[in-house]
Amino acid sequence: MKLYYSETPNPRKPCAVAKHVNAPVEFVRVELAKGEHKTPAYLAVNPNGKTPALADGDVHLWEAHAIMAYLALKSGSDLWPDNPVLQIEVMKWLNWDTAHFSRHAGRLWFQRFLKGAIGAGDPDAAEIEEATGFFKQFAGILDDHLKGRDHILGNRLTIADFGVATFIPLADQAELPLEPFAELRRWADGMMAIDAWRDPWPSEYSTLG
Ligand SMILES: N[C@@H](CCC(=O)N[C@@H](CS)C(=O)NCC(=O)O)C(=O)O
Repeated sequence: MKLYYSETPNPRKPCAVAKHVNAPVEFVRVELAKGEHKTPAYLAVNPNGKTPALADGDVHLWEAHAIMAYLALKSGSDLWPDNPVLQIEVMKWLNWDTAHFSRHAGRLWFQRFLKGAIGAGDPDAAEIEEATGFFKQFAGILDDHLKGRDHILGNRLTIADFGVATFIPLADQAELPLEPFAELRRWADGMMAIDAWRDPWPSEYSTLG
Protein backbone atom coordinates (compact mmCIF):
# COMPACT_ATOMS: atom_id res chain seq x y z
CA MET A 1 0.00 0.00 0.00
CA LYS A 2 1.61 3.25 -1.16
CA LEU A 3 0.78 6.64 0.35
CA TYR A 4 1.84 9.54 -1.85
CA TYR A 5 2.42 12.73 0.08
CA SER A 6 4.04 16.14 0.16
CA GLU A 7 4.80 18.11 3.32
CA THR A 8 1.69 20.28 2.95
CA PRO A 9 -1.64 20.63 4.81
CA ASN A 10 -3.80 17.96 3.13
CA PRO A 11 -1.29 15.08 3.12
CA ARG A 12 -0.53 15.81 6.77
CA LYS A 13 -3.86 14.13 7.65
CA PRO A 14 -3.31 10.64 6.16
CA CYS A 15 0.39 10.70 7.07
CA ALA A 16 -0.53 11.40 10.70
CA VAL A 17 -3.18 8.68 10.71
CA ALA A 18 -0.78 6.18 9.10
CA LYS A 19 1.79 6.92 11.80
CA HIS A 20 -0.77 6.94 14.61
CA VAL A 21 -2.24 3.53 13.73
CA ASN A 22 1.07 2.14 12.48
CA ALA A 23 -0.44 1.31 9.10
CA PRO A 24 1.76 -0.78 6.80
CA VAL A 25 2.26 1.89 4.15
CA GLU A 26 5.17 2.69 1.92
CA PHE A 27 5.44 6.47 1.94
CA VAL A 28 6.21 7.98 -1.47
CA ARG A 29 7.33 11.59 -1.44
CA VAL A 30 6.03 13.76 -4.27
CA GLU A 31 7.96 16.98 -4.75
CA LEU A 32 5.46 19.67 -5.71
CA ALA A 33 8.19 22.26 -6.37
CA LYS A 34 9.56 19.98 -9.11
CA GLY A 35 6.10 19.41 -10.58
CA GLU A 36 6.19 15.68 -9.79
CA HIS A 37 2.43 15.77 -9.13
CA LYS A 38 1.84 16.62 -12.81
CA THR A 39 3.92 13.78 -14.27
CA PRO A 40 2.19 10.93 -16.15
CA ALA A 41 3.36 8.47 -13.48
CA TYR A 42 1.63 10.41 -10.74
CA LEU A 43 -1.45 11.37 -12.76
CA ALA A 44 -2.01 7.65 -13.29
CA VAL A 45 -2.49 7.39 -9.51
CA ASN A 46 -4.33 10.67 -9.01
CA PRO A 47 -5.63 12.36 -12.17
CA ASN A 48 -6.32 15.52 -10.15
CA GLY A 49 -2.57 16.06 -9.86
CA LYS A 50 -2.75 16.75 -6.13
CA THR A 51 -1.42 15.15 -2.98
CA PRO A 52 -2.23 12.97 -1.08
CA ALA A 53 -3.14 9.78 -2.94
CA LEU A 54 -3.14 6.13 -2.02
CA ALA A 55 -2.69 2.97 -4.10
CA ASP A 56 -3.49 -0.41 -2.60
CA GLY A 57 -3.74 -3.01 -5.36
CA ASP A 58 -6.75 -2.05 -7.44
CA VAL A 59 -7.85 0.59 -4.94
CA HIS A 60 -6.77 4.08 -5.97
CA LEU A 61 -7.89 6.82 -3.63
CA TRP A 62 -7.55 10.55 -3.56
CA GLU A 63 -9.03 13.03 -1.04
CA ALA A 64 -7.27 13.16 2.32
CA HIS A 65 -10.42 12.38 4.29
CA ALA A 66 -11.24 9.24 2.30
CA ILE A 67 -7.64 8.07 2.65
CA MET A 68 -7.73 8.59 6.42
CA ALA A 69 -10.89 6.46 6.63
CA TYR A 70 -9.33 3.73 4.50
CA LEU A 71 -6.13 3.62 6.56
CA ALA A 72 -8.07 3.41 9.82
CA LEU A 73 -10.39 0.72 8.45
CA LYS A 74 -7.53 -1.39 7.05
CA SER A 75 -5.68 -1.13 10.35
CA GLY A 76 -8.72 -2.08 12.44
CA SER A 77 -8.47 1.25 14.27
CA ASP A 78 -11.49 2.88 15.85
CA LEU A 79 -10.36 6.25 14.48
CA TRP A 80 -13.02 5.24 11.95
CA PRO A 81 -15.91 4.03 14.15
CA ASP A 82 -17.71 0.69 13.55
CA ASN A 83 -21.10 2.21 14.27
CA PRO A 84 -22.73 3.53 11.05
CA VAL A 85 -24.41 6.43 12.84
CA LEU A 86 -21.05 7.52 14.24
CA GLN A 87 -19.54 7.12 10.77
CA ILE A 88 -22.15 9.57 9.51
CA GLU A 89 -21.30 11.93 12.37
CA VAL A 90 -17.63 11.78 11.31
CA MET A 91 -18.64 12.54 7.72
CA LYS A 92 -20.73 15.47 8.88
CA TRP A 93 -17.74 17.10 10.56
CA LEU A 94 -15.33 16.32 7.73
CA ASN A 95 -17.69 17.79 5.15
CA TRP A 96 -18.30 20.82 7.37
CA ASP A 97 -14.57 21.23 7.71
CA THR A 98 -13.93 21.19 3.97
CA ALA A 99 -16.78 23.55 3.22
CA HIS A 100 -16.33 25.96 6.11
CA PHE A 101 -13.76 25.73 8.90
CA SER A 102 -10.53 24.68 7.17
CA ARG A 103 -11.66 26.37 3.98
CA HIS A 104 -11.48 29.81 5.56
CA ALA A 105 -8.44 28.93 7.70
CA GLY A 106 -6.75 27.89 4.45
CA ARG A 107 -7.61 31.19 2.81
CA LEU A 108 -5.89 33.00 5.68
CA TRP A 109 -2.86 30.72 5.49
CA PHE A 110 -2.63 31.31 1.75
CA GLN A 111 -2.82 35.08 2.08
CA ARG A 112 -0.57 35.46 5.08
CA PHE A 113 2.02 32.75 4.43
CA LEU A 114 1.91 30.72 1.24
CA LYS A 115 1.60 33.63 -1.17
CA GLY A 116 4.81 35.14 0.13
CA ALA A 117 6.56 31.79 0.26
CA ILE A 118 5.86 31.03 -3.41
CA GLY A 119 6.24 34.60 -4.66
CA ALA A 120 2.56 34.95 -5.56
CA GLY A 121 2.25 38.56 -4.47
CA ASP A 122 1.16 40.54 -1.45
CA PRO A 123 -1.69 39.58 0.90
CA ASP A 124 -5.11 40.78 -0.25
CA ALA A 125 -6.68 42.81 2.59
CA ALA A 126 -10.28 42.32 1.38
CA GLU A 127 -9.79 38.57 1.11
CA ILE A 128 -8.30 38.47 4.63
CA GLU A 129 -11.19 40.46 6.06
CA GLU A 130 -13.82 38.24 4.47
CA ALA A 131 -12.06 34.98 5.42
CA THR A 132 -11.58 36.23 9.00
CA GLY A 133 -15.32 36.86 9.35
CA PHE A 134 -16.21 33.40 8.11
CA PHE A 135 -13.45 31.76 10.16
CA LYS A 136 -14.76 33.33 13.37
CA GLN A 137 -18.33 32.32 12.54
CA PHE A 138 -17.41 28.65 12.14
CA ALA A 139 -14.83 28.65 14.95
CA GLY A 140 -17.70 29.72 17.22
CA ILE A 141 -19.70 26.67 16.20
CA LEU A 142 -16.78 24.34 16.89
CA ASP A 143 -16.06 26.08 20.19
CA ASP A 144 -19.67 25.61 21.38
CA HIS A 145 -19.64 21.97 20.29
CA LEU A 146 -16.41 21.23 22.19
CA LYS A 147 -17.80 22.34 25.57
CA GLY A 148 -17.62 19.21 27.74
CA ARG A 149 -15.96 17.20 24.97
CA ASP A 150 -12.31 16.21 24.60
CA HIS A 151 -12.75 15.29 20.96
CA ILE A 152 -15.19 16.08 18.19
CA LEU A 153 -17.15 12.88 18.79
CA GLY A 154 -16.99 13.31 22.56
CA ASN A 155 -14.63 11.05 24.44
CA ARG A 156 -13.03 9.30 21.47
CA LEU A 157 -10.49 10.47 18.95
CA THR A 158 -11.58 9.94 15.33
CA ILE A 159 -10.47 11.02 11.89
CA ALA A 160 -12.88 13.95 12.31
CA ASP A 161 -10.34 15.46 14.73
CA PHE A 162 -7.48 14.93 12.25
CA GLY A 163 -9.54 16.60 9.52
CA VAL A 164 -10.76 19.62 11.44
CA ALA A 165 -7.25 20.20 12.86
CA THR A 166 -5.69 20.65 9.40
CA PHE A 167 -4.62 24.26 9.93
CA ILE A 168 -4.02 24.09 13.69
CA PRO A 169 -0.25 23.42 13.25
CA LEU A 170 -0.17 26.43 10.91
CA ALA A 171 -2.23 28.71 13.16
CA ASP A 172 0.67 31.10 13.77
CA GLN A 173 1.57 31.39 10.07
CA ALA A 174 -2.10 31.98 9.23
CA GLU A 175 -2.59 34.25 12.26
CA LEU A 176 -5.83 32.42 12.98
CA PRO A 177 -7.96 34.47 15.39
CA LEU A 178 -8.30 31.71 18.03
CA GLU A 179 -8.10 33.90 21.12
CA PRO A 180 -11.90 34.17 21.78
CA PHE A 181 -12.37 30.41 21.49
CA ALA A 182 -11.10 28.78 24.69
CA GLU A 183 -12.67 25.36 24.09
CA LEU A 184 -11.27 25.25 20.58
CA ARG A 185 -7.81 26.19 21.89
CA ARG A 186 -8.02 23.43 24.53
CA TRP A 187 -8.90 20.88 21.84
CA ALA A 188 -6.17 22.25 19.54
CA ASP A 189 -3.58 21.85 22.33
CA GLY A 190 -4.78 18.26 22.73
CA MET A 191 -4.27 17.63 19.01
CA MET A 192 -0.77 19.11 19.12
CA ALA A 193 0.04 16.75 22.02
CA ILE A 194 -0.48 13.76 19.69
CA ASP A 195 2.98 12.75 18.46
CA ALA A 196 1.81 11.67 15.01
CA TRP A 197 -0.10 14.91 14.49
CA ARG A 198 2.73 17.15 15.63
CA ASP A 199 5.29 15.19 13.63
CA PRO A 200 3.45 13.44 10.77
CA TRP A 201 6.20 13.19 8.17
CA PRO A 202 7.89 9.84 7.63
CA SER A 203 11.61 9.50 8.25
CA GLU A 204 11.79 6.77 5.59
CA TYR A 205 10.25 7.19 2.20
CA SER A 206 10.80 6.45 -1.43
CA THR A 207 10.48 8.99 -4.23
CA LEU A 208 8.42 8.94 -7.39
CA GLY A 209 11.66 8.75 -9.33
N1 LIG B 1 -9.33 17.99 -1.64
C1 LIG B 1 -7.98 17.48 -1.75
C2 LIG B 1 -7.02 18.66 -1.85
C3 LIG B 1 -5.63 18.21 -2.23
C4 LIG B 1 -4.71 19.40 -2.41
O1 LIG B 1 -5.13 20.53 -2.74
N2 LIG B 1 -3.41 19.15 -2.20
C5 LIG B 1 -2.41 20.18 -2.36
C6 LIG B 1 -1.36 20.06 -1.27
S1 LIG B 1 -2.04 20.46 0.31
C7 LIG B 1 -1.71 19.99 -3.70
O2 LIG B 1 -1.40 18.89 -4.08
N3 LIG B 1 -1.45 21.10 -4.41
C8 LIG B 1 -0.73 21.07 -5.64
C9 LIG B 1 -1.52 21.66 -6.78
O3 LIG B 1 -2.72 21.90 -6.63
O4 LIG B 1 -0.91 21.86 -7.83
C10 LIG B 1 -7.67 16.58 -0.53
O5 LIG B 1 -8.27 16.81 0.53
O6 LIG B 1 -6.86 15.67 -0.62
